[in-house]
Amino acid sequence: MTAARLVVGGAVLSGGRLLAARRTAPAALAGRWELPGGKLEPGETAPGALVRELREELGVEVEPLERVPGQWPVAGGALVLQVWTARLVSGSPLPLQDHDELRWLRQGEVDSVDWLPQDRPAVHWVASRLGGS
Ligand code: 9L3
Ligand code: MG
Repeated sequence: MTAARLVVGGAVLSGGRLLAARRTAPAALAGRWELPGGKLEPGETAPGALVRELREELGVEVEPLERVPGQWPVAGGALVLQVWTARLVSGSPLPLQDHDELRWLRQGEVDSVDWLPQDRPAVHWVASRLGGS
C-alpha cells in the first residue's frame, strides 16, 4: 500500500456564505459541485496548496483559517480529501479553470446543489457554523 495522496478543498467564506464550484472534468464528475481545490504538489503544505489552487482555479487570494475535522477518501482511496475553511482576502472568484459555475450559498441553501459525496460532511460542518438568516 502506498500512502493516499492528499487533496485539499477550500470552504471559502465571505459575508456568511459558502462558495460552491461546479466541475467540468473529468466527465464522470462534470456537473457535480465541490469545495474548490486540488492535489498537493511535492513539498507543499495543505494550506499552501489551497492558496495556490484557488489562485489558479478562481483568481482569488484566500487565507486558510482552520481544518475541518476528518478526512474523506476519493477515487477509491488513492486520494484523501482534507478541507480547510478560508477567508476571501481579495478578488472575486471566477471559473477560470476546471469549473463552469460558482455559487455563494447561505446556510439554508447548502443542500441546493449536487455535491460530490466526499465533500458533503465538510459542507455540513461548515454550514452549521454559518450564521442563518
Ligand atoms: N475532489 C473532491 N472534492 C474536492 C476536490 C478539490 C477534489 N473538494 C476529487 C476530485 C478528483 C480528485 O479529488 O477526483 C482530484 O481533484 P482535482 O485535482 O481534479 O481538483
Ligand atoms: Mg481542482
